[in-house]
Amino acid sequence: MRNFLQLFPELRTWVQTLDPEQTHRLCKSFEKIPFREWQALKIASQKAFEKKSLSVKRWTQPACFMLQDRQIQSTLWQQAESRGVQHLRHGKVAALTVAGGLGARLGFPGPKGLVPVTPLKRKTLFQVFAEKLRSIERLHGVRMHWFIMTSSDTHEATHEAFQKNHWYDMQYLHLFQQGEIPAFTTDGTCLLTHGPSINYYPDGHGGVFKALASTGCLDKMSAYGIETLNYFQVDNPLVYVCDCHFLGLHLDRVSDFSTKVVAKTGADENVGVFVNKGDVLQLLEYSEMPEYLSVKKTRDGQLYFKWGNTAMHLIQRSFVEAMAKKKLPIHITHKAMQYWNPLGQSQGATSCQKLEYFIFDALPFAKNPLLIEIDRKEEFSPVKNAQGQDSLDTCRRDQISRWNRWFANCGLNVDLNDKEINNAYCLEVSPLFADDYTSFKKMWNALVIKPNCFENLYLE
Ligand code: UD2
Repeated sequence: MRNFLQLFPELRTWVQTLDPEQTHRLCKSFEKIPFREWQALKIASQKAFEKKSLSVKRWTQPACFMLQDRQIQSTLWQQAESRGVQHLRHGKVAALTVAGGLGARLGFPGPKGLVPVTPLKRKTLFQVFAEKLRSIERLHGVRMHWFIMTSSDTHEATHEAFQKNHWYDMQYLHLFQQGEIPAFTTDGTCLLTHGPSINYYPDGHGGVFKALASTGCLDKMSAYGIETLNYFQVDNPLVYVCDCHFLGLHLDRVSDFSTKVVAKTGADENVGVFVNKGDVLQLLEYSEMPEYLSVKKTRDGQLYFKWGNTAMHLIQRSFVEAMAKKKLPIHITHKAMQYWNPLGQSQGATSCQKLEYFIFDALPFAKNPLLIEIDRKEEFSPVKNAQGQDSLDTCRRDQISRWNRWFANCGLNVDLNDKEINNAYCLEVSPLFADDYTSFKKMWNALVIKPNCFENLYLE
């Protein structure tokens, strides 16, 4: 209790009112994380109110392998693909999904991975990812390991859903839980709950490094010979898992940490932005990017800092092992949270300090980080909000338009172009049939009997 009161002297009077059993319970709750982590979190909480001096000199645009480079450097692009295929077929790649977040912003009760995301079959995000991985297994004759990070908010419901669906026929599926850290009131007291005990919350996707180590997943990866992790968030059903071109470029660069980026649609798009600080590549969360730098333009009118983070990464296992031993910076967002005050009275949702670690703070420690630009129409349409941009509607629309585009590119009578998106047929192509245009074209041409009606067509 001495350490607790050293951090929270303002609770001394209250602690003295506790009986021995309550004091013991509070102590056990406090000891859930090491005292030195409490100290770091408390300092971060106090610093949150200090004006941050951001020195932006020497911030420059980072280099990026752009879409046009796929043609300009076509030999490199093709060679990269075959290198990626080899790496994949030798069982050196595993999928890693961060799924600790709830669908709260969507108004969906439960883990976001259980959102029914496809337009026709209403498959969950987890089912879509499982079908992508099973399609890779079939195409490349390899067993895919899929590591899924859950949190205390999502673990039970996620485990239950996978069990009910027979693990979506995945043979090597590893659910592991991320760590938890406290939150603070705006005057720096940790949030308490009845008992009394301390409220703990998921520690952010940056908790993935420590969680992979502490749950033994890193040891499993090493035992299975896995060297590269294909990391993606649970919210984007267009993710191109095990993209062999991306894999090959990542290996050619001998990179620890590579990312797929999109050209931002505008200064206010809610995606993290890549900047070079001196010669160190970093990623700034959209909420931490100074406004005048977000809107800064180049001479030809493009955003100066244009590369947005899709959170689709390739990360070397060796790098994860190193980062599991490092302390990442703590980010603080203000969020309405419920808690009990020391008098045991439940406080309604009050603005508190939510603390978390971000995975992309590992970037400055990464060797040869690589950015490659992707076509967002093909690979990026996350589900985040109940309506508007990045909603279930926009995601379903983008899935439909992607599949209609594939038919149109095969010369089929789908007179689709971006202006007439609402003329698109409501159809669905399972990743088990094809998950990118190249494989779709091959599979479609191989079909002996081709359907001639597209409305409500489902291909698997
Ligand atoms: C994230 C990025 C943003 C952009 C966008 C792309 C951050 C802070 N922002 O925005 O820059 O790249 O994605 O779509 O990353 N998660 C956990 N455990 C946690 C917290 C989050 O697993 O404790 C997962 C969550 O399930 C989701 C992902 O991390 O898959 C990102 O969730 P978020 O809400 O932290 O970030 P978001 O989507 O606003």
